Amino acid sequence: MTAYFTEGQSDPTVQPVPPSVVERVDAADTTLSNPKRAVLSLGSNLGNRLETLQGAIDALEDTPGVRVKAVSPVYETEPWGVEPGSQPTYFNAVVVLKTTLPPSSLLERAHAVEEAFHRVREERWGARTIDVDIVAYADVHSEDPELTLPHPRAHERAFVLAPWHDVDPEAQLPGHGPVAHLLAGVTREGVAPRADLELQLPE
Ligand code: A4P
Ligand code: MG
Repeated sequence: MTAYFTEGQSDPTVQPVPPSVVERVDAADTTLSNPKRAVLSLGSNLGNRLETLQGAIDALEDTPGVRVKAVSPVYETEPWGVEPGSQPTYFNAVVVLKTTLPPSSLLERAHAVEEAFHRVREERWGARTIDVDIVAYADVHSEDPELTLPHPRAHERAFVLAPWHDVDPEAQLPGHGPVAHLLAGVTREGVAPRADLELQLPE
């Protein structure tokens, strides 16, 4: 087609591409060729907690553009933020991913995984089959309530910091410093390793 147009003339059906679009496409390309590290926290306190955690990990691995690089040990943890004894204990774990998805798409995928495990949202901090939170995405900072990065409560939660430290003792929480230091400053009460249980890194 282009052969029919002599120099200086332009094809009237082809609109010029605005610079803003070029920038967006370039940014997407960069993401594609440059996988980012993301840390996710998984929590379950309803149903078969271990099976659900494993199912969520496998579903993440099945996501195009996501590779699960590390899976933490399992911790059994007292529910945080609710009346003691009002909810079953949680199983918590952390996974480290490499992903070419931008943060917003990773959150969408996290929500899809929650839905697949029939998570019902009735109240904030309510019992749930599975909660998938993005703890950190590279060194991205975001105040957006839809996706706050790093997760606004991760730095004070031993049920996030302990499993994260297990899989990456050198980890840093952007804006808060080394996970090892943060972990030393929070109580581990109610956060017990379950060495008898194991989650599998997908093959
Ligand atoms: N959202 C914003 N930032 C993020 C992020 N970084 N990752 C938004 C994931 N979601 C993020 O979440 C509410 C909204 O947060 C979403 O619409 C999302 O767009 P939700 O999962 O619907 O509700 P939630 O989890 O009940 O609320 P929230 O405030 O996220 O709770 P937390 O802080 O995640 O706490 N105790 C123990 N022992 N173990 C646990 O895992 N988890 C919670 C939930 C409470 N107590 C717990 C545990
Ligand atoms: Mg959540």
